[in-house]
Amino acid sequence: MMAASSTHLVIIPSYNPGTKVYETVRAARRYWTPVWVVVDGSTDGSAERLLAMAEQDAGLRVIVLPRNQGKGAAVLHGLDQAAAAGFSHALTMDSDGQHAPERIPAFMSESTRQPAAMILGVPVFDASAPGLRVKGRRISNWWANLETLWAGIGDSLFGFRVYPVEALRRVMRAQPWMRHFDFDPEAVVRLCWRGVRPVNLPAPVRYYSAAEGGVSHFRYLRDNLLLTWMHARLFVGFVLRLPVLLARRARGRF
Ligand SMILES: Nc1nc2c(ncn2[C@@H]2O[C@H](COP(=O)(O)OP(=O)(O)OP(=O)(O)O)[C@@H](O)[C@H]2O)c(=O)[nH]1
Ligand SMILES: [Mg+2]
Repeated sequence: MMAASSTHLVIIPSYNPGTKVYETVRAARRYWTPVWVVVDGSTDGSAERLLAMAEQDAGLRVIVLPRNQGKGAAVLHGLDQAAAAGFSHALTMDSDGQHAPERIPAFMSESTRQPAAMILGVPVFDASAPGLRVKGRRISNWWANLETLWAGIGDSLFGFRVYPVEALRRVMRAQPWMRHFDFDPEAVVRLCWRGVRPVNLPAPVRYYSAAEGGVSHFRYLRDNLLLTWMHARLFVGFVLRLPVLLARRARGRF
């Protein structure tokens, strides 16, 4: 039995995730204690099954939100409870089987070595990755790097990360966005602005076909509009902060 961490936990936001969620959560539990799943108003019966799993497993906690609120909102809910329970760092990962639970220990050790940093997963795609999604992220990555003056964000969109809990809660409380798909990229950019340095570690991604139990809630038009609007407001924030960012750079900080 692995000892439960009192500083670092895994938070898995989950919205109608498909059948992969159970093995994902079980695998996360093999690699870490504690693991919290935030069920974001799912209507597929997964809340009940996950709650039943948690009854048999003291290292697993399942928080059920009655209504769907969006990925960012679900993560924030988990972060608030994590802060109240005294955790300083949270690793976020998706519930749909796309992220690799076997990378959890390496990410957690890196975060323990560098507690002031955020540990960002850089996706390592295999042949299952749709070309459109692989190429599409270059646009978001380019903007995120500009907005942070190339502070070193390896990937702006990938949700497999370790965040310092307090810094992220402060960023999210300060403005009403970041509650949906705009959560991951806006979080890295705004944390960079606050002086949280990015550290990049590779992590594999798998895209499952529907027949294999793969589920995606990404809507091409809706979510690309959301990301465009997000980078528009980040760009304004960037221009306003440019003097501060340049001064910091001149002092030899990232
Ligand atoms: N889309 C979406 N995801 C949510 C929501 N709440 C929680 N999540 C979780 O956030 C994670 C990412 O959602 P996905 O729809 O897989 O998004 P993605 O991985 O960026 O997109 P794909 O690469 O197409 O799978 C999953 O674990 C979801 O279950 C929500 O309201 N909408
Ligand atoms: Mg996904």
